[in-house]
Amino acid sequence: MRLFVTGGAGFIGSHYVRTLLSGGFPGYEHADVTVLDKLTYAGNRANLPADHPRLRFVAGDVCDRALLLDLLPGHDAVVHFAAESHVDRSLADASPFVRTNVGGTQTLLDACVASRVQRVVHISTDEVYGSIAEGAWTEEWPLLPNSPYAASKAAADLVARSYWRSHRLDVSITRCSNNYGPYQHPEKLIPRFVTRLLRGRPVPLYGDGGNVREWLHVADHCRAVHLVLTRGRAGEIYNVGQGNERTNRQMTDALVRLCGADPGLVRTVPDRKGHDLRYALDDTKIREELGYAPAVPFERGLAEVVDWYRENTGWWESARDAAESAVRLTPAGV
Ligand code: NAD
Ligand code: TDX
Repeated sequence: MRLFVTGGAGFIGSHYVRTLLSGGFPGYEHADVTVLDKLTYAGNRANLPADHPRLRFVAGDVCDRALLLDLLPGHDAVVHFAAESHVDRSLADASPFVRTNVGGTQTLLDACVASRVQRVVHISTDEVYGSIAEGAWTEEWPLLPNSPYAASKAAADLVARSYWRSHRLDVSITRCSNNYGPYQHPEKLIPRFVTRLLRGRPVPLYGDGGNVREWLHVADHCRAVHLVLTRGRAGEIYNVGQGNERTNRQMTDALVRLCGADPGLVRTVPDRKGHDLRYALDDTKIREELGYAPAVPFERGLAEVVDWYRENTGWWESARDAAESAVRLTPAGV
């Protein structure tokens, strides 16, 4: 078995690859994996083992068709995580989002058809549905993305579906809620707040803090991705969640407590443009059809993740420096 993983040096992709290489997916203990990652500000080679007999790491771009045609032949399946993933960056400059998320997905799928790859899982997000005031989205819900990031992911989903319908490529799509876990880049909410609170620095809470997100541990997301890879049906979409809804204010209060920080460090700042109010997924389909059941209880998972950031300062200090020198995302005065 040979797997090809794009974006495998990022937060979720690297968790998937580390789990695979450590024998965490039964039946895949001997699988070889090729990781293709451009190593943008969000990608870190150190998120993966430096040297592993079953890992081949290639620094490269999913938009590079010639490279893909060179690398893909002989692989049994592709798991496509690579993306520009941060909503705030897409508000500052949407171009890399459209290029990588739409163009990169199309180029990858085209190369899969040409290379006769048997199976593809395209990793998408709940954000493609937009914002929902009450209830929860099923997979049939219309796509109404609000940010350039979400729009680029929705476009990629439609491209993926078209490769199934037109070329009969065996591709499934996953749409997951917000992930938390170790190795998440420190510009996203949880790692940004934890790494700042641990240093006694203020944290920027957007708007009134009333926006709601549904949180899932990255290990549960990766288990779901692997279930879909092995048992999901072609052309189908699978929502992945756990139902852990929290307002950003509730999440912030929990992080302040877990970090043992001063609550006065929380600063409300002007809201994100077009800020989605609430995300909530109905994931009955993957639970009933594939037997998905998340395993990490939210309170325990969050406490362990805060401990991980507390114990791995070297990891996030270098990631933070690289990102902050590239673009200023923290509001002035915070
Ligand atoms: P991330 O930003 O941490 O990692 C993305 C990785 O893709 C990085 O390693 C980066 O170097 C790489 N990459 C970017 N552009 C590339 C290109 N042109 N060619 C090759 N590699 C490239 O993102 P993440 O949080 O790990 O998200 C992974 C996937 O999961 C994304 O598709 C994202 O949309 C989706 N997703 C994320 C979440 C979440 O909460 N983080 C939730 C649902 C879905
Ligand atoms: O400094 C902050 N202050 C703040 O209040 C940051 C970074 C975020 N927020 C708010 C905005 C959101 O309501 O916290 C919430 C979470 O923000 P992000 O971590 O940026 O995540 P979000 O915009 O919800 O998108 C995430 O989940 C879906 C991932 O980044 C996406 O890649 C994924 O598709």
